Amino acid sequence: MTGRVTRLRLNFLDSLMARLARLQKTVREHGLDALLITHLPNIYYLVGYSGSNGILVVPAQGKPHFFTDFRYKSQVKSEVAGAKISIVERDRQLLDAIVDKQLFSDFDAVGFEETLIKYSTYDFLRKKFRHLKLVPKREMVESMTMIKTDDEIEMIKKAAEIGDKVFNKAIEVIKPGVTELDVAAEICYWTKKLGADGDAFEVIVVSGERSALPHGRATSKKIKKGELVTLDFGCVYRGFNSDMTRTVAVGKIPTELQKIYEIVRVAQQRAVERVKPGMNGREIDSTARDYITLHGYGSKFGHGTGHGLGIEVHEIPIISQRGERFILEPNMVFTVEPGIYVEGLGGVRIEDDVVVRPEGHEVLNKSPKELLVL
Ligand SMILES: [Mn+2]
Repeated sequence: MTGRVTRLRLNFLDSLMARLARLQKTVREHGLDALLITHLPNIYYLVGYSGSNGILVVPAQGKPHFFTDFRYKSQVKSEVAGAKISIVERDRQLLDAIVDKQLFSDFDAVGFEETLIKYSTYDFLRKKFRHLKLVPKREMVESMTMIKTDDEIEMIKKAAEIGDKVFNKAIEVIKPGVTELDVAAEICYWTKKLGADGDAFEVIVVSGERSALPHGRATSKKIKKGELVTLDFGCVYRGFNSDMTRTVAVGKIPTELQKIYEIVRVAQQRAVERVKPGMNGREIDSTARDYITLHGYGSKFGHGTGHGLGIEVHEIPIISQRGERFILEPNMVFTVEPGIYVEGLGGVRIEDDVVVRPEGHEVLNKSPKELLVL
């Protein structure tokens, strides 16, 4: 056992080092002296830290510097690799420590995560480091995480496998009289019981007319006969997320809902089948959207077809009409999840996690997509 654990840890360290080296190359190419990283999932990706308070400074050359507080003092010893660590004293802000250590004094240009930084952090930097050129940057870490390593895909695959098992447990309890919250609780319970670290996001269970809410929360509403129930949930496995949606019927459902289900099922299947290197996010979206539009429900599909998946539940590539700039490459992982939502009647969404492979794609979820009547 020890041998295997040591080997896993060494693999992990190797991948952290490789990630840092890649990022530092990008930092140099952008003409920056350093990149300030405040977005916690990106810090996790680069140095392995999974806590809730931290800042990482990645210089163009040399070791990165990681700052956190007393609560994580022992955790970082076993978790963080490849960076200098500073535990910031009580009553001091992490940013104060950057000033204390004069980390930026020799720098001219420091990049920051434009869409993710807090205004207060930006304002602090602007006032304390007047000599610095603060350069807004987007997707510097994200464009690295977008192409997964085989190890990372294994973790998403494991998370998706757990998701399939959780789905089987959830459908066992769905019957008339059971509430949406009952089903959501079952999903959360089995997610942890079956080996995940936790839920990827707040579980969605919506039934009857409420199934027309794409992101509705579970409520105390009781599930009735003749209704559709949509379950949308994800599992986290070693920091990587899965995300799946299935819509099931409780008894016989109205003809229009049967028809809608079939349209979504075929649209989803067609979009998945087109996934291969060289396609772009917009083309995958159009495949599902055109089919749904052809059948008269285009205006009832008001969201994108999918999103990248990894250390975050929503990341790049974007699979929507705005996704033209994302040309699919092997080892990208994203969801394919078209839906139709008719107010006052109900809705259907079907979602799988898909890996781009050199010859095409691999679908990670194995749960059936034909209408399941409970
Ligand atoms: Mn999703």
